[in-house]
Amino acid sequence: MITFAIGLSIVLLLVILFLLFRIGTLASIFRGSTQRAVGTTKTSNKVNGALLLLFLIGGGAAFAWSFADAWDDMNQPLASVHGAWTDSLFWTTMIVIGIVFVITQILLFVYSYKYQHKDEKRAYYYPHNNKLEIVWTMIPAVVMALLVFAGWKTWANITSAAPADAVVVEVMGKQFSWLVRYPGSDGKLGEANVHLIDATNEMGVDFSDPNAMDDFMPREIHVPKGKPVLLKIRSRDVIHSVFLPHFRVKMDAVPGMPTKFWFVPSKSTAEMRTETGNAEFNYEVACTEICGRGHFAMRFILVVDEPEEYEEWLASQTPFIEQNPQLLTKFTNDTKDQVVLEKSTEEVKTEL
Ligand SMILES: [Cu+2]
Repeated sequence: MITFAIGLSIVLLLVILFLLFRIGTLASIFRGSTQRAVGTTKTSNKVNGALLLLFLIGGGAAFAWSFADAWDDMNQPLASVHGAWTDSLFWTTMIVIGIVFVITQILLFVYSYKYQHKDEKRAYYYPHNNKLEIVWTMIPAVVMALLVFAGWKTWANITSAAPADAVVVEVMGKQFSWLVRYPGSDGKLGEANVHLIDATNEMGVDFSDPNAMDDFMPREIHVPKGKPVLLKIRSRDVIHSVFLPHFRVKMDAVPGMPTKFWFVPSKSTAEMRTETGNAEFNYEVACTEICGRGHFAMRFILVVDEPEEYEEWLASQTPFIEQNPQLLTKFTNDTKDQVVLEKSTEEVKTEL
């Protein structure tokens, strides 16, 4: 209500200012005096100059407020190794461009005010200066090159190939939830194909593949602390995006184009609960691509265990096919031959 009242007052103030101008202009036209018209221009210049200053102060305050307000959201506690590189890159860039932004905005509006039209003042004719041109081209070019180079180096580190011993987790986006699959004790994900998707077999796993027999699909993602984790990402309908804010992980899930991302979690869920003082704290996977009406509900819990706890959890999981043995009959009987495969899963894997 207060926000509305403030907004309304600002609008009314602007309307009044506009009407005052109108009255001034019309009055001078009435009097038919050129001298008066110049007088109005003077007032207009002054008011515009003052408004520019007002905009600088108001806009600056709003900028500072939005920054302070979003501070906690921008600074989620960090829980991955590469996240530290991402954060330092983000803040270095933010500080450099922030300083330049503030200085240039102050100069822009203060000078617009200071150098408004004055009868007694003549504009200074200053057509060209090579030195100045070189300086203000070189400085931004060098700074930008350094930022881009640092960013490129960090990106190359983050997106390098995952270590061979990485824990593999397949994450599949669908409207509107995440489906998750682990390769089971053989360490190999069974083949999958979108044509095999049905109400039970939501990820389209090919259960005629022996590697799929021990694959399991848990309700929560568990990963061990300090070990590399490779996410293999797919989507079965529209574009989604896997986002783990505390690990600084973000990768699109694109139908027909598997993607991946690997990271090393550095703090267990228990440690994070102590650090944040929140006994309910949980890492979460969120969808960060607006994918339809239920987008907001695409949340999945991720638990970082100590390595021993992780092994225990792993041992307690039951293969999907054991929970849904009726699927096996389907695969032995039949349909496999009727399914039209445009590309075998092997082909897609090699392309990756
Ligand atoms: Cu989504």
